[in-house]
Amino acid sequence: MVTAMIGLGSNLADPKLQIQNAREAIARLPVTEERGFSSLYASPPMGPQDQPDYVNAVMAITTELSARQLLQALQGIENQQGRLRERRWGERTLDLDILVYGDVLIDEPDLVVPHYGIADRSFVLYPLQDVVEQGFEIPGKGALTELLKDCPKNGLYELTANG
Ligand code: ROI
Repeated sequence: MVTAMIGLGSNLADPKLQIQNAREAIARLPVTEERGFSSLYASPPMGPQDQPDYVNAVMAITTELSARQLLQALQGIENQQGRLRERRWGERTLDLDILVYGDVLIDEPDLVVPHYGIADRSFVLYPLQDVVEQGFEIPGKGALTELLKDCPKNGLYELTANG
């Protein structure tokens, strides 16, 4: 059994609902359990600026799926939720990324774990902090608290229950 962190992002078609539906679908995956879920955050787009702000969150799970099985399962959920993705670094209905998979390092053409952008994306690091224990280290990247010191929020803010 492995503890994994999943990054969730959406900026189309009711992003908060997309994230909520994805959370439920991930929790229903075989041999997988939800262990934590961050606050929801709003963040300005990284990439082309002529697109809506994103809603981002991080989910902690334990799973007996392999990293590759988990990747396939997440891609299945993206597709079920009608994933639209028109241009590189452009708007999308749902993006699910394996951020961390235990202490495993994977470097394959279609699967890089920990996620290559993890260390300098505020919309990943701040929600990740909500779901991990004190002293958490991102394999190959260092202590989360250290990474956060070098990561300005860049307009990221926590969404409250009513907005
Ligand atoms: N920008 C933000 N703020 N949040 C995301 O989840 C996100 N996802 C992406 C790109 C297009 C890089 N920009 C993003 O894939």
